[in-house]
Amino acid sequence: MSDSYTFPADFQWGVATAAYQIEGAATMDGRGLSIWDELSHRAGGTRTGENGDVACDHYHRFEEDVQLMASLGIRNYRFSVSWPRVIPEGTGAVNQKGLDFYSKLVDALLAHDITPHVTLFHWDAPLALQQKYGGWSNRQMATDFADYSSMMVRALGDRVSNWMTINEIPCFTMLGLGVEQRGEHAPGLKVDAMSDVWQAIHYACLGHGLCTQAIRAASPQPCTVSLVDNIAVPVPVTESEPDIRAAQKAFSNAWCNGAIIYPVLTGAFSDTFLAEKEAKGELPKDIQDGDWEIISTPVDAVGINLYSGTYVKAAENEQGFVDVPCGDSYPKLDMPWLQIVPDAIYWGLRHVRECCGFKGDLFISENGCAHADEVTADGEILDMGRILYLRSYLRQVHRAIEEGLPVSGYFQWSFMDNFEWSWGYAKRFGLIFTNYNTMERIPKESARWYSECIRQNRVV
Ligand code: GBH
Repeated sequence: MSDSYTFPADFQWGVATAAYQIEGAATMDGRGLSIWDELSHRAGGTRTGENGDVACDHYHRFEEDVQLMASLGIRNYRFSVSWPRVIPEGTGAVNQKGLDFYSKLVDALLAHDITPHVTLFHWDAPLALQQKYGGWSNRQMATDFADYSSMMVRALGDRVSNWMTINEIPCFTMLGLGVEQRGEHAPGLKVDAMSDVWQAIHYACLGHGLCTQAIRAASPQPCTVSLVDNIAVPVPVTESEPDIRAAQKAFSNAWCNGAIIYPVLTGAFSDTFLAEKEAKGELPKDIQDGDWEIISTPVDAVGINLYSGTYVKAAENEQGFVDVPCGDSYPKLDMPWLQIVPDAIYWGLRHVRECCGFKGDLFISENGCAHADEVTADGEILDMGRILYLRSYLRQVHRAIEEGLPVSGYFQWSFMDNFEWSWGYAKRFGLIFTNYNTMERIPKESARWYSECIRQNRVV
């Protein structure tokens, strides 16, 4: 048997989910509301009019879900905590029943020899704090987030040592606040100017930094703290010096990179971001002494969520590159933005290391795809497009490791089909098919394939 694409012996194979997307039980056992409850219940809040009230009902079915995970040989599970489930008003009283849920989940995972990796914030901010002071548009949110985080680490830190602060800052800021029209993601509001959006990003970065400090102060054992970022990844059209330089230049100011990954890892906006936004008058107004030190509190690792990428090449213009559009014939999976760009996973890892000078561990905290899955007459889900996608991306993770990048693990998104935010249940990202009528879980062909990758510790 071949052993090509074998990973290091300690490579962490995992799967990922997020609280609002799977838990359901939205009003049960004292849970407070989140901004996603509010947006998904608003008229026109999601494209399908659906919400996460029930989702996969994981709140009641976590034991069988963990068992299913174990039966596939999965040894690492990344999930998130719903802040309003454990602190219904965002600050103040703790909801013991909510806390018990996460505690029991962690125990079930450990009983099956699955390592828990906990994300403290995956977009479901307490609605109470949104209404009280505007959530992430207010500096206070960063402190309240750190206080909640420290409570969680005190509660689970004896059994959990892998912590992730915030998942994908762009999604609840850049995509949650719109200037032309309301944001598509929660909080789903309209703001006056781009500087308001960059301001919310600055406060979220501050929240990440304070949270990092709070985790370290509260953890009863040595732990790993990481930010999870969905960096935008320009891929060089050719692997030649000029195109690689072009991709690096593009990376420094692609989408939100210059305002998130650069501040967190280098303590400042990227030069290209700063110059551009200063010229446009878009910089955030409230940046205080000491903010940059907090934001760049050292992290142990960076988790990268990577689904797609863009192409660039060198050009004799002021910025030194041009974007090369994919065009209509370029292969895609089941989301408008899901061009298949396997090399982006390699370049994403490499850009964080080379452009931001980050020497710590890297890991893929999410990678996966939406696929229009259907159950065959034989009761199977033959998602060959997903296997094609995952196989080609994983080979690029392997390449990164072979070239010496410190990549510690890979979390497939997602363990099971779930509430895909503004797309409701119409988009399926799971290795496991969720039948939303019966709540039955059916492993797809990709689950069998992924399980075999884990068993052989290589891309099969
Ligand atoms: C991740 O977000 C999330 O962490 C996860 O909860 C989610 O279910 C999963 O991926 C799948 O979507 O062209 O303006 O739409 C990824 C979300 C996808 C947001 C790409 C930005 C492109 C911008 N990102 N999207 S746009």
